[in-house]
Amino acid sequence: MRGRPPVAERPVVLNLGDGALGYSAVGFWTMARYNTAVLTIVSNNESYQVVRHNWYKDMPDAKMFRENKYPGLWLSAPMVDYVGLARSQGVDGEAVTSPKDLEPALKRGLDKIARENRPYLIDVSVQREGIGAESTWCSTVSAPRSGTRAARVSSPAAGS
Ligand SMILES: Cc1ncc(C[n+]2csc(CCOP(=O)(O)OP(=O)(O)O)c2C)c(N)n1
Ligand SMILES: [Mg+2]
Repeated sequence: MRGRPPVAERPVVLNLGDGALGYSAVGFWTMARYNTAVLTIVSNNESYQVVRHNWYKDMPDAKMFRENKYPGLWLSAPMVDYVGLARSQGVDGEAVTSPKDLEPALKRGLDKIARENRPYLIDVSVQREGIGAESTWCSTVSAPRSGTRAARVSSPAAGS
């Protein structure tokens, strides 16, 4: 084919949470490999927030709510560099941490996918809100002692 590459007729926007993005982290490679004009927007609250929410709906007396400790649900420390994750697979992107930067980033992203027929990522820092949202407690894992097979995980779910 000569001239300009094919261009998507309508922009495709993938809007998902940071947790959901993690389930399919290698998807950027597929987007890059096949020149898919997809703008990925990740709402990054460093949390599996819906899991806190749904557990609370069904089991408000659960230990994690009494103690405000949510094993495995805070997705930080270390914070994930989603722009780096995308870039490592051939997808450009940028992070937005201030509301004033969002609109220009969206314009850049839409422009990129429309003109170049390439994928792009915008990692948007969003506030954590909802049940237990402020809790950044996380379990600690200690190195296995010699002679033991598994690392020990301290979590409020274990024991009583
Ligand atoms: C592979 C896989 N594992 C687990 C789940 C269960 N699950 C559904 S949504 C979700 C958390 C989503 O978190 P995030 O995308 O960050 O959205 P938030 O609620 O924080 O906005 C989990 C663990 C799933 N759907 N698929
Ligand atoms: Mg999240």
